[in-house]
Amino acid sequence: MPGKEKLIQWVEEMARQTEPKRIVWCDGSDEEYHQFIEEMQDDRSLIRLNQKEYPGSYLHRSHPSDVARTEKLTFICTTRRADAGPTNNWMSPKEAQTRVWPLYHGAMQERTMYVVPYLMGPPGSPLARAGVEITDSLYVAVCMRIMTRMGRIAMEQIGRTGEFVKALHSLGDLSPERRFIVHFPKGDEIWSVGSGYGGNALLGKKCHALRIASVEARQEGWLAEHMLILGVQSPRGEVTYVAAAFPSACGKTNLAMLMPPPELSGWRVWTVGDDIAWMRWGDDGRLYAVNPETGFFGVAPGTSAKTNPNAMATIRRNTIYANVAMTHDGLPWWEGMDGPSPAEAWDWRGHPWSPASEDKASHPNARFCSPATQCPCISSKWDDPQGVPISAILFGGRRARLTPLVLESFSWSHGVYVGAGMATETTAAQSGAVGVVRRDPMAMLPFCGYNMADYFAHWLAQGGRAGAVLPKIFQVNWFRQDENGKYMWPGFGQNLRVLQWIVDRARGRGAVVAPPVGFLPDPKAIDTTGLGVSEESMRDLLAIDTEAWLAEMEEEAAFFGLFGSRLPEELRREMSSQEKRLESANAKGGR
Ligand code: OXD
Ligand code: MN
Repeated sequence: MPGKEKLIQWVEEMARQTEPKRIVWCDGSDEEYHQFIEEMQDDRSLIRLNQKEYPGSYLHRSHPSDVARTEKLTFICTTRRADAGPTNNWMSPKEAQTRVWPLYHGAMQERTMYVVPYLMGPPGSPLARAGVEITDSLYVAVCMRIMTRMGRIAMEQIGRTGEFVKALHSLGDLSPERRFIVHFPKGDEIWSVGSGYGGNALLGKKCHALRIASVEARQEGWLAEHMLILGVQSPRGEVTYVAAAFPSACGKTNLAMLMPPPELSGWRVWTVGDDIAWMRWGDDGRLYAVNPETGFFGVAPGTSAKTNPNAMATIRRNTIYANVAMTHDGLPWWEGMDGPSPAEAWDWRGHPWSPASEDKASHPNARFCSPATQCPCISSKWDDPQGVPISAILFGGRRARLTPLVLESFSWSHGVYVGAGMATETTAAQSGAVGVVRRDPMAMLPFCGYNMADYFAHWLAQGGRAGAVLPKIFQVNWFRQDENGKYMWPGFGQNLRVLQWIVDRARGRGAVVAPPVGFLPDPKAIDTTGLGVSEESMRDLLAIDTEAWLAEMEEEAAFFGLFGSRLPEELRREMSSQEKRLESANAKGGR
């Protein structure tokens, strides 16, 4: 059936269930965007910020119980439970029909249904994929306009190919008891009900570009990953592209927009994407990455001129903030922003706040939603349909102990094992306890749309592709602490010094030593001139505690044990080789 008819039929079917008062087909134009912004101010779902200081910017306050992704209410719907795997919540399609579908019945009565066609990926790219989100939230529609290529351009692809992901969203009654985010990889369908929070409701992002796309990528031989993409430019003008996976709120946006410190003059970092990478093998055997999104949906608290000056410039206009505080002058404010705290403000719920208040002014997971083109360091290739060739892949996490500042894997399959073994301390981006160590393979634990054992196998299989020019795989940790709980590495712009070593390695240069867990930089290989990090601290940052690694491997083995016989043999072999190397190093008295 031609795409447009298929779409009309689906929209009619959804309208019969949700019974909206009216249906608006979004064209993605500027006029439409401005009209939506006006309507939202009228119904008070957007508050106009100080237009002199923050032109085109607004504040949205979400329901206080709806401020982060709700992983426990996020499901993968497959006929067989094993296809979703032990790390996903599973629901059978039949159960979804009886438990979730009825929640849409009459859910849009007295509301408007917005039909939002969107494209993920640059138009004309072999990786561009279309979707249509039906939503009753204007906040969702305006953010989709920033985060995706919305409207006509998507309709063209849908008309031509007849293919699109069907994404149905309703705020429902916003009750956590009736909140579900359900994915049907087989039917390319997503149902989200009961939440207006970005990660649960902007369905092009985590739901489509990761959970649904990861399934498609496996079938078609490419990779859909929770990774930023950046280009590091040397003073000679050579640009090396890197993709990096970090769990939520571990500084991905900061790294993607890294501002080189003055002492590293001549170096530049270019942003291609800050959250998601779709990567496919090119005819020359290299791995090419595109950013499927067109905006940044970043965490505001902690963002400042010190931590991310490029983000601060990006979010100065045309930005939709969610759950930040607002000063009496109509300026957005959050903890960790530059300058003194305001003497008085409204907190994220709209209650009066002062520095003496017990609660934080901004929600820790408050967000900004801004167009990518506003970023001062946006790469000239950020929307290149062919993507950028990736030379290095980084896996990172937030670990106070154990993992060194940087290490390079011995091989592709060892790198896959390193990524699969990732663990991190939790943050506010997901609801639940903060600061607990959880295993988060390749930062995809909440985003992989199928059994992660098969996901590891898919990654391993890439290493065996004929003619593939494999990127090198690294592990990084900016968050190591000393015994007093103080961060040992300055982080932020100074992370460029680590990127420099990574670029050298990716280009076949740079000195290494080889302890049991991977190649480490020779202590002098990372330039620390003028950094104030002593040689001793540098040694500590790169130290490997073999006993602690062996203990960690027990936890890792317990996690891998969840996958039973589905865990790829190659991963088991990497694990057991690492264990043997560690045991023999331990017997010799450490590294
Ligand atoms: C995000 C997340 O919003 O990972 O990017 O939670
Ligand atoms: Mn993310």
